[in-house]
Amino acid sequence: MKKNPFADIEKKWQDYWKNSKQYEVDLVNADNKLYVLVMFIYPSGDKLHIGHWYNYGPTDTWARFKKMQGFTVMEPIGYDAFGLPAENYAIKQGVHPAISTAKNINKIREQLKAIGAMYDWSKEINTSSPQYYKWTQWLFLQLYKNGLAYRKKAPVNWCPDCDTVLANEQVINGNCERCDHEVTKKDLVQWFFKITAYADRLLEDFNKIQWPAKTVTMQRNWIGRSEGTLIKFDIPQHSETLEVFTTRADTLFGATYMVLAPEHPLVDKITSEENRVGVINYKKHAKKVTEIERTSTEREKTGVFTGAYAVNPINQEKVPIWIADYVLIGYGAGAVMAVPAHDERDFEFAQKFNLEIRQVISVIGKTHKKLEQALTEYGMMINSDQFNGQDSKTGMKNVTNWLKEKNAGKSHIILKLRDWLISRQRYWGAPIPIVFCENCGEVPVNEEDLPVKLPEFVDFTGKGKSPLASNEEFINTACPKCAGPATREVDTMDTFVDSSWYFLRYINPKLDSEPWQIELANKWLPVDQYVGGAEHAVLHLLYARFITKVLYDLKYINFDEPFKRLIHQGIITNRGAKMSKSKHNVVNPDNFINKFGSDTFRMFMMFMGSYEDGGDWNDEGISGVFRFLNRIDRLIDDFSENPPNGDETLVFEEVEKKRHYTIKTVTQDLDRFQFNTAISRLMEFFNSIHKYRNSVDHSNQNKSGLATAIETLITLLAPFAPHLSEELWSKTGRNPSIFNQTWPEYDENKLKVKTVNMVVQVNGKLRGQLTVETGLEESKIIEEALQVEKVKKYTTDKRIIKSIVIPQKLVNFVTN
Ligand code: ANZ
Ligand code: ZN
Repeated sequence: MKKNPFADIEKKWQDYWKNSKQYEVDLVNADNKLYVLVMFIYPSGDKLHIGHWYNYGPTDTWARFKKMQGFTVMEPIGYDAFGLPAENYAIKQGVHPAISTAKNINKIREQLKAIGAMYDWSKEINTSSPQYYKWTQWLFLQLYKNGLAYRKKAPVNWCPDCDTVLANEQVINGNCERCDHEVTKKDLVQWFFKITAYADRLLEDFNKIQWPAKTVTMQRNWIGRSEGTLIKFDIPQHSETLEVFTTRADTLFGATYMVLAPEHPLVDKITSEENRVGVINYKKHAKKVTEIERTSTEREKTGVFTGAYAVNPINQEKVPIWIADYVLIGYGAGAVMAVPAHDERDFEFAQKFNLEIRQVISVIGKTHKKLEQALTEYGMMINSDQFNGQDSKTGMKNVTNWLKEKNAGKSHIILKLRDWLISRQRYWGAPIPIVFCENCGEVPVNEEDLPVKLPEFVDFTGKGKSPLASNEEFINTACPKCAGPATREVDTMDTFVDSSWYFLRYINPKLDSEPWQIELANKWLPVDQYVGGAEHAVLHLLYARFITKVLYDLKYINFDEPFKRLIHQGIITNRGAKMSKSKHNVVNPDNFINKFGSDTFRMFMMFMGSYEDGGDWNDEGISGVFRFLNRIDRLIDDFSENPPNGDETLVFEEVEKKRHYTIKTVTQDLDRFQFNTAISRLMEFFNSIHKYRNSVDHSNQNKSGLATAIETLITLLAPFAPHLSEELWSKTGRNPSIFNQTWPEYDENKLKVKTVNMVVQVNGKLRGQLTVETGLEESKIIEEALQVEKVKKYTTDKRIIKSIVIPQKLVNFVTN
C-alpha cells in the first residue's frame, strides 16, 4: 500500500515529542495545573478499537487546547490489566495471563502512540504489576482496619459461565456483565466493602461536581435512598410481630392485607395446617423466578394465603397475611402492608384475589366512586379517623409519631444500594491480603509484607473454585500475629478495586514507600476533567467516589470527590449496532490511519457528529477531512513560494473579522467539547483566507495581515491535527513546538459590525435616514431604504423608475 503523505511527518513529530520530553510534567514545580484523564485501558484483547480512539483522540485535543491556554496539563495513561477478560483471553490462547497481558500491552502501547497524544509516558501504570497491586492490597488493609472490609455469608450473584461471584453492579438485567450468561444466586462467604456507610455522602456531594445529569440520576437511583416508616403489626395467634417498611405511612388505614416475601422467616411459623401445602408449593415456585421477573410490572401477580392474620396497630383491624413473590426478601423488611387503593402492585393483587380496596387518600380532581386503578399521588387523608383532612406529608409524620408513642413504629431509611462484593474466585487479580490462623482466626497481612505476590503457577482453567487454592506454596504461610501455621485467603479482588484509586497512582507511579505523596496528590487532584464511557455510571464511577471518600476520612488526601468534571463520549455504532467481535462489525482504526494518517482520523472522528451523542460509523466523510488538511498544507507551501507583497494599509477587513470570529467560536466550542462545530468554523476560516489569496493580486495582498491569519489558522488547528500543525509551524520558519504557543485572543470590537448613516431621498428631496452595515450590498440597501416609514409614504402606490445608491452617503429614488 502507498504510504499516506502524512506518515513521515507524524513519525517525525512523535519522535520529536518523545525526545524533547515536552509532555513529561514536573508535578512538583508546575503551577496552573490541569489534570486531564481518560479511563484507562483493559488490555483483554490486543487491539485499540474505535471506542478507545473516540475516547482518547478528542480528549487529547481538548487537553492540547488547555495547554495552549496556559495550563500545565497532565495527561497520563495506563492499563487496567487484571481481570476476568484478560484471564479468559489467556485461557483461550493457551498462555499464561502474565504473558498475554504483557504482549497485549506492548501492542496497545504502539497504537496509543499513533494517536499522538500528550501522554506522559513516564507515568504509565499497570495494575497487574506487583508495584501497583501492592498498593491495592494496602488499600484493602486500610478499609479492613477501619471496619469497612468484612467477610460474610450471603446470597450472592453467581455466574456459572465465568465461575465466579459478581457484584450487584455487574449484573445487567439478570445477566453477567461480561458473558451475558444468566446469573444465579448462591449462599457463599464473601468479602465486602461497606459502601452503604457512605450512601448519604455519595448523594449529598453531587453538588460538588459537574457531571452529566443522567449519570447523577443513575447513581441516585442505584443508591435508592428511601425515607419511610417501619411499622409493627402483631400476630396474636402466634405471639409474633411482623415488621413492614413503608414510604406511605399516611395510607395505614388502607392496609387491607399483608404480604411477606416467600423467603421470610415468619412464613413457616404462621402458616396454618390447611394452607401448608399451598405455601410450600408457592415457595418452590418463587425459587425459580429471577429478581428481575419478580419486580417486573408486566407479570401477573401470584401469591397464596398463609391462614394467619395480623392486627393493624392504628385501628386494631384484623388483616390477612399472604405471601407473594412481588415482595423481595432483600429489601426493606422483606414484608409490606398492602394498600391496594394507592399502590399499583397491591391493586393488581387485590383485584386478582378479591381483597378489599379501600381508598384513604383523596386527590383533588380525581374523585371516583370506585377506583379503576391505584391512586398513587399524594393527597388528603380520608377514612382515617383522627387523621382525616391532613395532607399526605403531614399525615406521614403524624402517623409515624403516633406509632412511635405506642411503640409500634419508627422512622427509617433504607437503601437499594448493597455493600460492594469484592472477592472473586479467579486467578488474574490482586490476592486479598488476609490469612487464616488456627489460633488467631482472620488476620491481616502486615503492611511491610506487601505485596502478597500472585503465584505464577496455578490451575486456572476457569472452572472450579479459586485457582490460588491449587498452589500449596502459596496457601501455606505463617500467621502474622502468632507465627503459627496459617493459610492464605485464596480469593482475588474485583478489578474494580484496582481502578477505584488508579488516578492517584499516576502522581507517583514508581514510589515504593507510599502509594502517593500526600502533598503532591493534594496539589494535583481531584482530576479536573475526566472522560470515559457512560456504561461505568454505577460501577467504576461510583466505586471511585466511595474510595476517595474513605481515603479522605483516613486523611490520605484532602479532597473527597475524585473527578470534578466528567464528560461521556457517545457510542459509535456500526449499522446501528454496538461494535463487537461476535457481530463482526468492528471497525479497525489501523487501516484508516495507514491510509489517511493519524491527524485525519482523529479529526474525522471529531467531525462525524456531536461528541457526547456519538453516532453511526460512516467513513464517507474521511476523505473530505483528508482533503482539507492537504489543502491547508498546500496553502502554506504556496504562501512561502508566492509570498504576498502588499503593505498593511491594504483592505483586509473581511478576513480579519473572520479571524477574530473564528478564535472566539472555536474557543467556545472546544471548551464545551463541541469539536464538530469547531472544525466547521476552521474550514470556513480557511475558505475566507483562500478566497482572498485567489481574488487579489499577490503584489496587492496585505502581507502582515495574511501572515497573522495564517498563524492563527495553524494555531487553532494544532489541537485537532497536532502532527501536521507542528510541521506547518516549522514550515513558516518558527521553532517547535507549536504547543508552546499561547492560544490566540480575539478582540470583541473587531467583531462588531461597523455601520454608516445614509440619507434617503425621493425625487431629490430628503425624506429619511438609514443606518446600514458598511459594505452592505446595493440591493439590500435599497430594500432597507424602502422600509423607512417616511420614505414609504412617498413611494407607496408609485412606480420607482430608478434607484441611485451613493455608497456610504445616500439613496435616491426616482418615481413617476
Ligand atoms: C405501603 C404503601 C402504600 C406503599 C402506598 C407504597 C404506596 P421505595 O420507594 O422503592 O423504597 N415495599 C417495601 N418493602 C418491599 C419489599 N421488600 N418488596 C417489595 N416492595 C416493598 O418503595 C417503598 C414501598 O415499596 C413501600 O411503601 C412498600 O409499599 C414497598 F400507597 O407500603 B409501600
Ligand atoms: Zn495466629
